[in-house]
Amino acid sequence: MAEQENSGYNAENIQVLEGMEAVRKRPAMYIGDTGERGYHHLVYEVVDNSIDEALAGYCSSIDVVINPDGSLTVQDDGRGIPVDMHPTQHKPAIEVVLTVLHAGGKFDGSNYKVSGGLHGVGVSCVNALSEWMKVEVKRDGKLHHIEFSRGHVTKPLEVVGKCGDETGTRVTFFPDHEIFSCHAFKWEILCARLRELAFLNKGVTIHFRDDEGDAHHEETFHYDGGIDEFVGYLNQNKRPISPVIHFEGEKQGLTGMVQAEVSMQYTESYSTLEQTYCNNIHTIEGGTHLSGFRRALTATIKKYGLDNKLLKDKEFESLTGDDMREGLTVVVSVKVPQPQFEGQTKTKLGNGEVDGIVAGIVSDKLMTFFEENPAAAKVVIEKTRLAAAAREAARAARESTRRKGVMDGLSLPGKLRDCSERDPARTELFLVEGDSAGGSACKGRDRATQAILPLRGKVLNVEKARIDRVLANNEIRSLITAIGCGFGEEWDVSKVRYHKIVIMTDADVDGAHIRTLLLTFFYRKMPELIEKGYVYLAQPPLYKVERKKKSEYVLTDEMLTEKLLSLGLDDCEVNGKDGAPMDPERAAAFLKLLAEIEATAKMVSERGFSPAALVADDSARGSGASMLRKLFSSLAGYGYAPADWFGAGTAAGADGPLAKLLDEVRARGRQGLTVVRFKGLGEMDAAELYETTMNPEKRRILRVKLEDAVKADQMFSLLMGDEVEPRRRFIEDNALTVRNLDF
Ligand code: 0RA
Repeated sequence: MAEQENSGYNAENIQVLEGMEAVRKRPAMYIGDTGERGYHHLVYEVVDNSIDEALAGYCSSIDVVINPDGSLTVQDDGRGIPVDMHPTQHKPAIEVVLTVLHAGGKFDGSNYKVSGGLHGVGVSCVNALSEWMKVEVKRDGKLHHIEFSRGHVTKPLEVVGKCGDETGTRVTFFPDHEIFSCHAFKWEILCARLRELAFLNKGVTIHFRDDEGDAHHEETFHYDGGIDEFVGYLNQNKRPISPVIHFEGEKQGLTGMVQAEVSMQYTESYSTLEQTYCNNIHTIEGGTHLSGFRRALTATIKKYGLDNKLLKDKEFESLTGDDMREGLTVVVSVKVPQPQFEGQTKTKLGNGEVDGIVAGIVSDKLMTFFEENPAAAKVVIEKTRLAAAAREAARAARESTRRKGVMDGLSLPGKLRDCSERDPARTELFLVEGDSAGGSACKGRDRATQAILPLRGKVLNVEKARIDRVLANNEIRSLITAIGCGFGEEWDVSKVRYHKIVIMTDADVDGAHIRTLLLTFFYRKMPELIEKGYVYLAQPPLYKVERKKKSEYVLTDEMLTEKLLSLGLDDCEVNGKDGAPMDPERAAAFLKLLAEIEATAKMVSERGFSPAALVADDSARGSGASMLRKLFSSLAGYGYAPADWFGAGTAAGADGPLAKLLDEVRARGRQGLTVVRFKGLGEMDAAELYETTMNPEKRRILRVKLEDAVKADQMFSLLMGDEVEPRRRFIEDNALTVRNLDF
């Protein structure tokens, strides 16, 4: 770190030092964690300052760029961070904002800060946790510049140019890799959050670009319709049965003005999606804004239904809030001057008065909406009635089975081969497709800790069935009893019987389908299992490779090719375009590229296109064309043209010198090897299945994570729901990126 010019430490300097050191010593206390989440949280902290400027009416456009060196820039056209001398700290205000904890707010205290990241720690924390940070401010006609390293000034504030009447702030930072275990910004993660921020703050334009690597993504988010457009976006794969209904208002709360905004729409779906926010923070655990909304919704539907004789008294008695929310998508966004966040992850809004404020806004205006749109009201109430009836039927069925002792865990499903260990933290449940694989799994397993539940036939698609049908399905009943947590109103995650629930299906299309059906079930009906990290996917190998009586298992096609190429390269050299032998690493990378070209070209031609023609045609669009173009531009880096791969014959197969080279190396790799492809789990004997897929010492299993709830809801609606057209489009757009398809 550079010496500071001023060597005499005063009280303020010590405050800065202690503040910055405190953040660096316990980063997790300030930003949650030092993994992927915390790394991206840095960006949100900086962007939140720009959003604040936008909320205050001074900023309309925010640019976010992932730079080629891995740093990130946030630029806005707000007022610019003040650069004049701070009245008490005897240094430029900008230095105070960036080095003193909680100094991000406005000094005069006139306008409260409602934004602020989840931890609301401000941009000074980002500075403390950055290897370097550079800030440029356009203000008062001048361009100002200041630099920091790990929270300390390395280049004091100076004027470096003019800016006319432009204003704004530009912050560039490189997170300290000594502190974080995550070392790169992910496009998808930032995209989801920036899109969300644009929905929540209507009219703001957020422009996002990725200049790192070859990716070059770019997207602009701007929604004049705000959260109404958000609801439309959330429902894009569902069939709406009402228009988007919008309510907003503001009311004096205990600590200042509370603003509330609600957008909702009913769809044909059987699931509910409630996205709630306070000061732009996603309140995953809900809170008083959500409870206020739910209370008002329930009361209003009941009152309207009774007043208009759409509900009989008896039906009225039994309706629950859940029934009235079936198929509902709602976004609730409130701005609260001094929010209290509670709950395990501090994402539950605690301010009591918000409940009443939201309820008040919703009940008045929802009643008006129903009165003005009786047809829509009728559809909603009919759906509510059907949901209640299905729930009642399911409860009756559950009670009758409970009398027979099926659902309470006393009597486990007959097909379950349970383990002897009783501590759930040590046990695993394998959900296995088919009886024959189930048999092998039973024979091979570790009886102490591994239980097997064979599943016969297809699991019900819960996306398209109401609760009564879900609970009538035998496979699903077995699952519920084996897992032990109950279902619906009686759900209790603490009763889970296994901390690892492993989906083990064949590596073919049917297996993928069953896996998706099971994941749909867990995501929609037992999401807490996924949140707690109890759900896993087994990774059975695709191949067995035998060499000199020694056998080895290979998980994927890519790994098999890699293996053959590496064996093949063991005893030969590859010459480059210039005729000189390549060094082994470069040769390996080169052949890997050729293998990728081969696989992609194969998929393209299987779908009726000519890969050579696509490459030759600059105007060709679609994922196939763009993947091939990217691969051939890498090939150009080695000095080769597409013709070196395709050869003379273009339409059918490639026969250029590079295609022959790939074949030759692979053939050498194959010498002395036997490669067996497993079609299904059933083809492995018990010992093989255990060794490759179940043995905790050797297997690889994937934990199912829920990274982005919005995306997950959309994907399950898309893949498993009723709307055919968006699904067809999705499959068409993504067909080329799907590997391991086996028909
Ligand atoms: C303190 C006071 C004022 C603005 C800001 C900070 C400010 C911070 C950031 C961080 C990124 N972009 C920003 N834009 C503004 C108020 C300035 C005034 O009163 O003129």
